[in-house]
Amino acid sequence: MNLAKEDYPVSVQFDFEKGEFSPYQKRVERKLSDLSMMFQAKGIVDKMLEKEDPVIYEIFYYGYQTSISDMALGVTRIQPGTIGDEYFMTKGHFHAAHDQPEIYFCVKGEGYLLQETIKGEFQVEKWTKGTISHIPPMWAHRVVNVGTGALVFVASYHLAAGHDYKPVVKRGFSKRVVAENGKAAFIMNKQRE
Ligand code: PAN
Ligand code: ZN
Repeated sequence: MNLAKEDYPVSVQFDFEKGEFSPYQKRVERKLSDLSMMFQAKGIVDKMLEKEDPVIYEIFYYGYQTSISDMALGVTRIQPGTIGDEYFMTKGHFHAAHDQPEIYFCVKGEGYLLQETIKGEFQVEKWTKGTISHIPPMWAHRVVNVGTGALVFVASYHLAAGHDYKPVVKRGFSKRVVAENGKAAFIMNKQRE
């Protein structure tokens, strides 16, 4: 087989201090207005949005599409903070293709990886710098930053996986992660009552 331009090896350089790599193909910002429906305290979200629309997290992205394969590298950097008492988090999603897993590697900060099946089986992984998690197919996944600094993780998955946000927008995850006396606590998500 003759090699096409996209069939050649590519490397990028990760900066552990900043929590980003370069060069990247795309940087996506998720602001509070993009996530307003995910937090419990809708009133607080609306009040904040009258004044400002902060970036909650960013995704640095590189898609490796060759003649015969597809692989994506994504680095997500979640800022520290809360909306009311609920910690900043990713939107969360299922993969649109039901046979597609993913690897997440926490390289900075501390938090939790929430995973849940469509039937409501729920699992939490405690994350510190260095935790690597395998997300099996069929599990929705969300990352919550409970630390005082940024939480950064590296993701590797197939472009073919796709993203399905609809079930998570509709019903969230079965538990929410909130600050209670300065510590992370899990509470039931009222959307599920
Ligand atoms: C990740 C996520 C990324 C942002 O690359 O897409 O962390 O989270 P949301 O997509 O939920 O906003 C991934 O899981 N890709 O499949
Ligand atoms: Zn994913």
